[in-house]
Amino acid sequence: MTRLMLGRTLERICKGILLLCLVHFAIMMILYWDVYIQRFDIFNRFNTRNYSRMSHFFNFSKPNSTLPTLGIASDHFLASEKSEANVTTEKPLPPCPDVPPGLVGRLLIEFSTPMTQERLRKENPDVKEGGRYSPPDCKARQKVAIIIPYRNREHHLKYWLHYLHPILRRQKIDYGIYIINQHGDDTFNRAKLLNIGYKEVLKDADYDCFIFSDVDLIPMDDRNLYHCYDQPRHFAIAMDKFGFRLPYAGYFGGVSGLNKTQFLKINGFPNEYWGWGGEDDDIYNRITLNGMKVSRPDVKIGRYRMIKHDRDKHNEPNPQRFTKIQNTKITMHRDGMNSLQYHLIETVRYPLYTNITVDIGKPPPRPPRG
Ligand code: UD2
Ligand code: MN
Repeated sequence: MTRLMLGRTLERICKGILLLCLVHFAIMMILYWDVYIQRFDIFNRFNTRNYSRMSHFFNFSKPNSTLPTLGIASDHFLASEKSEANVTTEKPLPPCPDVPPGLVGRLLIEFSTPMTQERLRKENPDVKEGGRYSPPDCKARQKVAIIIPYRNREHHLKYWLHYLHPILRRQKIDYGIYIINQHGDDTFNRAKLLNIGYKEVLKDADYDCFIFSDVDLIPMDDRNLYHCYDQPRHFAIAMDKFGFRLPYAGYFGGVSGLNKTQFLKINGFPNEYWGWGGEDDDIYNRITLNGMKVSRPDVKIGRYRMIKHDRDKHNEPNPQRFTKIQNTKITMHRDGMNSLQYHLIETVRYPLYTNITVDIGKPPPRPPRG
């Protein structure tokens, strides 16, 4: 009897041990399987977080490990781990839609609210140093450099940045903002600064579209999309100062945009218009003389406000402008990107734009009369 009871007890103990072994085995299998599918990406659900979980599990030494050999090995592992993780997590972005969904249309533009650097910075936390931005959720088809001819217009620049950054973001433009700042007090030369802008921004990134904008012009409608078109684009067609109408058919001032091919086809812009006026008409001539047409937005969309200002010092009307625009056909071949000369003084990246200061020289002495 007691033998029988002893035998049963022993049997139960054995069964218990067997059960414990089975449970232990099952737990080990589950743990191994989890690691296995993470390590070899079986269900493609691998991401950086999973990897860091796994490194805790294996207790990998950190890159700053005190053991040199282990340090190197783990550094190596972490490096490849990172790049592997990047490759698998960075899904290619879909192309940006032709009509961005977040546009609001007509905008209220006013210049009485005080504008400070702090406010501008706070409004644009996602703009990268140098004034660079690309949409986070889609891949833009073009890379756009916005080039602004500039000297001593800080007040205007603040409003320009305040209004344009949010508009460009809504338009889903991949862009960089470049201020081409004329050094010194010699006569201003808008078109030469724009040529310099074209050349300098290409040192920064592989831009394929170049938009040239006055610093004092703000679009009143965000449907006026800041990218390049099949033909050279004139954006600022209906300005408050011209009663919201095109002042004349061949007007090309204010804001315009050309892609690389279009810009190089006309040898860029003229360098020889010193002082105010005429250079925009010369550019228009270059476009038509080279068999291109100007493209424009609808007059309801191409509306702009210009911040009121007096004529700047050292930008007096150019008395030669009327005769010069008669000769574009001859001058455009020798005056342009192929004759551009200047001295780069400095390039400084600010949070919301890149400032490129250049010495562009001065106008040649006028030939003596008679
Ligand atoms: C008109 C055109 C402009 C250009 C100019 C003649 C409009 C809205 N714009 O501008 O595109 O054809 O006539 O040259 O019709 N600037 C400075 N500092 C200066 C001088 C000029 O930053 O000391 C820059 C600034 O970006 C300014 C631009 O050059 O917006 C054009 O100069 P403007 O504003 O004095 O001339 P405006 O308004 O007659
Ligand atoms: Mn102006």
